[in-house]
This record gives sequence, C-alpha cells and structure tokens, in this order.
Amino acid sequence: MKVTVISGGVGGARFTRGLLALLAERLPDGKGGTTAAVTVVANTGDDLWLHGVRVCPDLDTVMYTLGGAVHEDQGWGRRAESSRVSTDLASYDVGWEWFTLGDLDLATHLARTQLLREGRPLSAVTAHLCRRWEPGVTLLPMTDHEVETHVVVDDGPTGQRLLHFEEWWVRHRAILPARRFVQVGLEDAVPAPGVVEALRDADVVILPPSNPVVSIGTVLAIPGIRDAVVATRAPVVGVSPVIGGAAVRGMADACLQAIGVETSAEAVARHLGLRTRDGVLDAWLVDTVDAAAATALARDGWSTRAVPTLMTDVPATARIAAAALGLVGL
Ligand code: FO1
Repeated sequence: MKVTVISGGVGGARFTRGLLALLAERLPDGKGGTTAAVTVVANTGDDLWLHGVRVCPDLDTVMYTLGGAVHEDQGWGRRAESSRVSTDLASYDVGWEWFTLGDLDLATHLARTQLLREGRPLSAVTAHLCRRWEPGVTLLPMTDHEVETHVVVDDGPTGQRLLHFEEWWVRHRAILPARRFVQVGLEDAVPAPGVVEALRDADVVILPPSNPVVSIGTVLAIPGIRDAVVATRAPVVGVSPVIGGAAVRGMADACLQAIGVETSAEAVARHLGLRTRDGVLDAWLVDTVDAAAATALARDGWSTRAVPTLMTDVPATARIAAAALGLVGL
C-alpha cells in the first residue's frame, strides 16, 4: 500500500506518526514497522539561511518526530537540547537572537549545509540525514529550489514591507496583520525528484492537519504539484486543522484571515476545494464539534465524517488516521 502525505511541520509530523502506528498494526512487517510505503512531501517554505547554515524547520520536525528525537512539548527541535552556542552568538549581536538554534539542532544544520555546499540537492541531503534517524518514511522536500515564504505587513501609514515567515511567526507571533504571503523563488521551482511520482502512484493521498495556507498551500503552489494531486487516481482525503472555530496549533487563524478565509472546518475545506470542482480534495475529516460542517459539506457532494480529531497521543492519532482512510474506503 502506498500512502503519500503532504505535510507542514508539527501537525503533519504528529499525524504521520499516528498513521505509521496504524499501518504497523494493519500491515506489519514483522519488525514493528509496516510493509506500507509512506512518502511525506514536506513544506520547505519556512526554510532560511541563518548564521551561515540552512535551517529547514518542517523537514526537521518530520525527521525528528518520526525519528523519536523531537522535543515533544515544543513539537520542533531536539529533545534534551541545550542552547549554549545560540546564547553565545547573541553576545556577538549577530543574527536573530529570538530564533533559537539548539546545540544538537545545529549539528543537523551544519551537516545539511556541508552537503549542500558539496553540490547535493536538498532531496539527496534530506535522504542522507534520514539515514541516521530512520523516520520510516521517504521524506521529500516539496522542491530542491530555495522557495521561502515571506509575509507582507504594513510599514507605517502607507508603506508595506516583506518579512521572512519565521520572523513574522516567531519574532512577532503573527500579531502583525499579514496582508498577503509571497513565496519568493516560486517561479523557478519544480517538484523535487520523486514528488510527482509519489502523488501519481499513491493508493491514497492525505492532507494532515497542517497549516492550510503556509504549509499545505505552499506545497500545492509549487508548479506541478497541485496538478499531480488533481490528476492522481488515488483518493485525496484531508483532516481539518481547525476544531470548533479555532486553529489547533500555531497561528493558522492569522494565516487564514490574511487570505480572507474564515477559521472553520467548513471554510478550510471549501478553500482547498472539492476535486470535482477545481479543488484538490475528495473527502474531509472534521472533529465531532464540527458535525454541522460535515453535514453542510456532505450536502455539497463531499465525503465527510466527524470524529474526535485532537491528536492527544499516538493511539488517538492512529484512530484519526483510521477514520481518514475509512472515509475513502481504505
Ligand atoms: N519556533 C519558535 O517559536 N521559536 C524558535 O526559536 C524556533 C526556533 C527553531 C529552530 C529550528 C527549527 O527547525 C524550528 C524552530 N522553531 C522555532 C519552530 C518553527 O518556527 C516552526 O517549526 C515552523 O516554522 C512552523 O511549522
């Protein structure tokens, strides 16, 4: 069975961890894993150069989470981390003192940067790093090109300026109203090797509860990826990142507001669109509190279901993954 997941950071990583637990139960490989082949196509729009190293937040969040090394409470970065280097760097007044690169996390960025400087594409570098963490999936960046999400914010009464997404998200906690998002470098980008094939050859494509704008939206914006999702023979099922009108993680509501989409399970589904009507989804899983959304969407041709969708732990997430697969007959 081939499963392809389009993922951002924390939400997508946690969902995939539950999905792997479910698949290990249903299709065991006898070694605690699964015979199913899972590919994660991850957003790299949050990536940035900092202190001379290339930081890939969503790739690393998926790699660390599935590799068992993630700082569980944060959802990103390494467990048992320290920040001696980052603290000392601040003394030089260099870089972003509000963006902490942990000491162990730095090893990942240094290794990645060295391999990139040797001329290897990000997809090959990611595969190399995953040899250590054995995430149990094929982890692909959405593209090997540098595409960085920037946020247009007001600058004084009449001006506007561009902030890197991480500055808007971490330094300003998404408080500055985002007028729009710009993926710098998008026009030159093509899907990374294996991405289109993973979408084309999948038995199911899943959009987990990641940020629909800056994570899922950015991946779908890479020329060729959205078309591959629309064209795949696999059913495409999404899990709402919004429960009861509130974004579960991060500041998805600030992002949705920026593109004029209401923060609701129904509005996000309609934003992503039904595949038979120029969208990308066939089915949409919502939380039990959003049962009305499921009913409204079902009336418009959606395949929907309302189940508890809070990913409180791995078993709960495995049940959510089972409900998502169940929605498309798997
Ligand atoms: N998020 C924060 O809120 N504060 C940080 O200092 C921070 C540092 C950081 C370093 C490496 C990395 O891979 C992620 C980091 N994040 C931090 C999380 C990051 O903002 C998010 O993981 C994604 O951008 C959103 O998915």
